[in-house]
Amino acid sequence: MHPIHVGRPNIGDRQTFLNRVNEILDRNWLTNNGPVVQEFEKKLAEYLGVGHVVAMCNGTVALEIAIRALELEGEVILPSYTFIATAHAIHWQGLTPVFADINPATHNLDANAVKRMITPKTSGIIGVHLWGRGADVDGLQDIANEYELKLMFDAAHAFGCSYQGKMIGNFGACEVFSFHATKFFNSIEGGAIATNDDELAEKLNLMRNFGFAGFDNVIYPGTNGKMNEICAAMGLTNLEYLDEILKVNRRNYLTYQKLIQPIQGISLLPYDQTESNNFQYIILEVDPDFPVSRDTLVDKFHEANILARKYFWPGCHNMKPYKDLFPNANLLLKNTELVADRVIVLPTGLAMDLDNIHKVVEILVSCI
Ligand code: T4K
Repeated sequence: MHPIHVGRPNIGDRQTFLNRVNEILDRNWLTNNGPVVQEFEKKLAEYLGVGHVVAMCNGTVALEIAIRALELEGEVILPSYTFIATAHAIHWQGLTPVFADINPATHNLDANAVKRMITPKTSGIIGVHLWGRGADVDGLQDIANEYELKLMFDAAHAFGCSYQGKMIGNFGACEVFSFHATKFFNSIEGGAIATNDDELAEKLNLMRNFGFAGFDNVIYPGTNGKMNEICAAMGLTNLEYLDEILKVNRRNYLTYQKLIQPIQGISLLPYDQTESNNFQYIILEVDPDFPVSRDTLVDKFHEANILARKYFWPGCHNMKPYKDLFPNANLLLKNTELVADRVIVLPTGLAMDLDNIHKVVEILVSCI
């Protein structure tokens, strides 16, 4: 049997992509705000219903640029239960990431826990819409307003998702997407920052291009965050295929849900069907009373060539350099550790058909 991976890329119409690549080669314009990047940004902004989308080379650099552009300083509060890039982006700017605990029911930041971590040095909050589920945007915005903090979101998982009926991309000062190959919607490598703030959009635009505001005129300490034309061509092609990808992801989620619901001791984190969802992460939670532990279950999957993942175990606070910098952080991260110890991410996407889903569920059934 071929291995079944979490993170298998979804690829839209191959010929359309190749045609775009040929046009790019004929045009001899490969990067630096080319026409395909501009078209990609325009289509993304339309889809999200947001004022501006600034395309970037990846989600991590996009986070770093957003942090710089918002002029965050001192301490920035974020969840520990996220991909390590969220914490690293803060650390790389010479700032201190401060980890706040999550709500175990949503896996997203608990606004009360965030409040407890505020000190005179706190300048901002980075909420994460984990697994594509909207964070407690209102709760976090209230805190940001009360304490005069900047609020931005890591929306790497949340392209195509909504919060209270409005597309994610419209909240906080700005929101950062990842279009990495493993995301349900990819541009090979890539990311983008969405914002409704005209001034911020202009600053992000310049900062991703070294801070150049015209020939020989640098006005910001920028970096190279530019998306290239080939990545934008993949992004545009996959955007045209989005409905098909969403249809398959939804079908996969509902199939998993139906098959797993009757099994005692395990459950799927539900998607809120009143919102737009991308269904890209199938989150299995393993209770302590399930006959097999989470780790043994992952081993069983891997033996069967099913590469399920323990995202985001063991939590950023248990990885370097944060483990050394904050050795007692775990004392305030009880829910983070509880959730990180019980989650398995199951494979989905265009590469998963119903037969493969049954193979995954057979492993679960064999444990009872
Ligand atoms: N914030 C959050 C919350 C994020 O989740 C991420 C990225 C970011 C920020 C940063 O955005 P980027 O800078 O990446 O744009 C993967 C991805 O590399 C990463 O993008 C993603 N989150 C994270 C959740 O997953 P790894 O270390 O698990 O990748 P890896 O190499 O183990 O691949 C995952 C699986 O995908 C494997 O089973 C193999 C399969 N795969 C992968 C690639 C690249 C394929 O089948 N084909 C492929 O081309 O991080």
